[in-house]
Amino acid sequence: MRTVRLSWGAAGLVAGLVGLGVAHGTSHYLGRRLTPFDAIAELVIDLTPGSVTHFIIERFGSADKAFLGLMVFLIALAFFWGAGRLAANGWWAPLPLFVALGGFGALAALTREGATTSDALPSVVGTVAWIVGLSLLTDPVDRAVAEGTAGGARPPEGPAFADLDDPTRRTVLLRTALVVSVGVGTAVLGPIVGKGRRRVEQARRLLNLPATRPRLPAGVRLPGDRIAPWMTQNRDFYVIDSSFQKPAIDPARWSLRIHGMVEREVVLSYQDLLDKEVTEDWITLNCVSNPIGGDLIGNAWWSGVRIAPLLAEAGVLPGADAVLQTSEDGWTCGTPLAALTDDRQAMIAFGMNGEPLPIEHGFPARVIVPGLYGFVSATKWVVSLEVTRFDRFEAFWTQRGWDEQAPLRISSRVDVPAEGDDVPAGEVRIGGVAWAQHTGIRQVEYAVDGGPWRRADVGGVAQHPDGTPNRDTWVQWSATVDLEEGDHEVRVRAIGEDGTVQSGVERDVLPSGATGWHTRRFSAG
Ligand SMILES: Nc1nc2c(c(=O)[nH]1)N[C@H]1C(S)=C(S)[C@@H](COP(=O)(O)O)O[C@H]1N2
Ligand SMILES: [Mo]
Repeated sequence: MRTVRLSWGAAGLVAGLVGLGVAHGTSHYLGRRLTPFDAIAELVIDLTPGSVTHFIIERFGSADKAFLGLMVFLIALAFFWGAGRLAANGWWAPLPLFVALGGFGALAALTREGATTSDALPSVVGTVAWIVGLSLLTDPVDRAVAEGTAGGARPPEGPAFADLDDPTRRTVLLRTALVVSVGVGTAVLGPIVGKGRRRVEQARRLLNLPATRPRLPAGVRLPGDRIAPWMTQNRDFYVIDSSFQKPAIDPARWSLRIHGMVEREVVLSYQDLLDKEVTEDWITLNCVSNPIGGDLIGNAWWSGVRIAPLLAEAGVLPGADAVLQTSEDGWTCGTPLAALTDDRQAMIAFGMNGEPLPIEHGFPARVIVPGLYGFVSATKWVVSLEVTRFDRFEAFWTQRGWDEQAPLRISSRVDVPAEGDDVPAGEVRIGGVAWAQHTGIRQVEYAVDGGPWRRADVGGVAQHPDGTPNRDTWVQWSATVDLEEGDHEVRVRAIGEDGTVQSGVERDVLPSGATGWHTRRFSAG
């Protein structure tokens, strides 16, 4: 029979998880955006070099945060286990680990944007719960050893369960149950009674916005399934940002400040924003980190207020060429002033596909600028627009090795057939999407098995509110090809309204967006 041991390491894990649960519950109760765990993860994001981030985004896409969370969690588990093992020498022995992890959590929380001293509280409370939990679990065994009822000395891996006398065993089990209930209870109750994200979700659901429901424009959809839908549903829209926990902002507390090189500062409350003239349009947003063939792109119906008149109200001073945008969580980006003042539909958006912006996508308000990558334009949870000059600041991603101004690259993707698909030989329908926002797509071409480029059918374009053609969205493309049995490949390239032909040179997403032709390999039989 295997000996069941009261392992110090396992006791350490239980106590550590309880500490984590208590820290989690406390920060939710206090309505903090970040638990100590989240704060550590975000600090890691801040300190990670751009090349590593880009590798992770390329590998994991919108699941990058899950990957990071798992890494931080595994490291925390190692600390918990280690503390348990050290506790074999006395409750004080793991002190350096308590201080290191608890202190790191507090420090991470304190260095986040807009942090106050109370942000350290969840780490402190969690660490105390960890220490108390661990000594509660190990102390009965300590005493049993001292009283000689645990069958000899205190073994480093923990005493065998069978060697303990009944009262000690009972105490251990009872205490485990108690400690675990406190951890789980706090973790579950904190968010319920607290004033964090749940409240904001409620406020969001109750909003009645001056936004209309999207109506799919005629002709934008080509026949044939499995091409990405022309309109991307909110739940399918990619999520990319540097925040480990999304800011949950009560609209009643939100305001946007337009300042810097302006004649007069403008401050808008959420209600002020809704009271302005509303504009709505279809705009495709994509990420500079989108690899060739990737899905960090989506097309939505945005409702908001145009930025140009807001800047005019503030009165931009001569010499300015940029707007430095800042989000509630301290992310920044630099946008060319001209893209916000020309006649495009650059807006402070409050609605996405006819609904209040989802929290993930920037509730209560974000910026959307047609024709620019997200990292230089599309600030979620936006709170400040500072009119300035590019030579006076360096924004978040530029500090991490990306270009200061990365003009959007024309690109295209094959959606059908899927990579490695088996399709019946004969007539095969192929298709996908192509984009060159604010320039427009003139033509899409495909080549089968390295043959000549041929023209594909291209879906219709939407119209702006004023009736002019909308070049700010992607288009669908498709074609029917005749294929013999065997292996095949199809590739695609787009040609812009300005005559630019999508480059076949394969270039990485860093520092200014990927280039190359997307190719799909499949077989017909
Ligand atoms: N506050 C904030 N806004 C942000 C970012 C961010 O990290 N923080 N990332 C930007 C980037 S790189 C992109 S591609 C878009 C993505 O917007 P989405 O998540 O709504 O698709 O948001 C932009 N806005
Ligand atoms: Mo991005």
